[in-house]
Amino acid sequence: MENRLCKLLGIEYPIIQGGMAWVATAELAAAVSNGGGLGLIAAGGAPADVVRDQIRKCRELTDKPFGVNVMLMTPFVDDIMAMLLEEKPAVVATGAGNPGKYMESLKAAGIQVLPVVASVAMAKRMEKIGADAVIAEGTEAGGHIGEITTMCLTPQIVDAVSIPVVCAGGIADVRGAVAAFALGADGIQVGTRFLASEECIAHENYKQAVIKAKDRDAVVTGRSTGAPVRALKNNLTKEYARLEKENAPFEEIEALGVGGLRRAFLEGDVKMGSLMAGQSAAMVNKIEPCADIIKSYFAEVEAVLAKVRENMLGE
Ligand code: TUI
Repeated sequence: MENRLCKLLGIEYPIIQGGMAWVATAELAAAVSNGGGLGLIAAGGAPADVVRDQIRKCRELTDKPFGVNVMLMTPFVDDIMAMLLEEKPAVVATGAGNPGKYMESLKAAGIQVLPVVASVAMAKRMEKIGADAVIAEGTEAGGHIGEITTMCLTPQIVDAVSIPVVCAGGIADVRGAVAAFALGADGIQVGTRFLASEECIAHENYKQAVIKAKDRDAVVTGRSTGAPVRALKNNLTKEYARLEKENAPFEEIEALGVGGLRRAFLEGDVKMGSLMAGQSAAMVNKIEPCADIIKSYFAEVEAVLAKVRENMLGE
């Protein structure tokens, strides 16, 4: 397999692991890169020196390219970007904002920049300022999300830019992958299914919550505060929804979420932890090695295409 995204990133399969705060550690990123995809370490809300240690650890675990996902709303963003210019990972992906002011220095350091975008305007802006590819993330995704569905966002961004487009949000198996490529994408980004991998070091309770999730369990809170987040329904999301409905003060709502990911990832608190996950959680039914997950997205493409021909054309 050698499409233009694989060539750009030096990977075997056109699949990127999503940058999940806490969840996307050096262990997970290295496992994905060793399996032929592009692994990402999530900087999340961690300080720069912690992220630097993760990069160094990942280098010990793989000799394949990997990247770092920078959540732009973190207070450590400037420190993290300065550290990345020294460490020079192959790729920097960004989320939850506009990476414009860091673009020139990242490019000058020879780093590929892949911003996550949730709108056509943002995708165009990123192409204009020199992004190497964009990750078009639909509202089916987990964590902080935009409003447009993967199905509607991907073809519009594909039509609007000439750089490679990576499709993200709701891609749980080879059928979703084929759909993404049918919409014109050059690659896929997968988060939730890698959370349920053997190499992911999230608490077992968090992983089992993903395995058990059903179609309507990945709910959105935080629309009223302007930072919508998708996570598995539990006491935390219910309490959050109640405060939002009552128009509780912003600070009170925000305070509820503080430490939520830590409680989910480290403590396995499935009641009051923030179990961020995408809608695809309902389709994730077992814990597998990352290499097997990657292969499964590309293994039965011919069978899916034969089904497409049968269903669409009656052939
Ligand atoms: O960033 C993500 N997913 C995340 S970030 C995160 S940490 C967090 N926790 C609570 C509240 C907020 C953040 C957990 N999950 N995905 C990528 C993504 N980026 N989704 C949406 C966007 C996005 C949104 C607006 C990208 C650009 C953008 O531009 C706004 C602008 O500046 O015009």
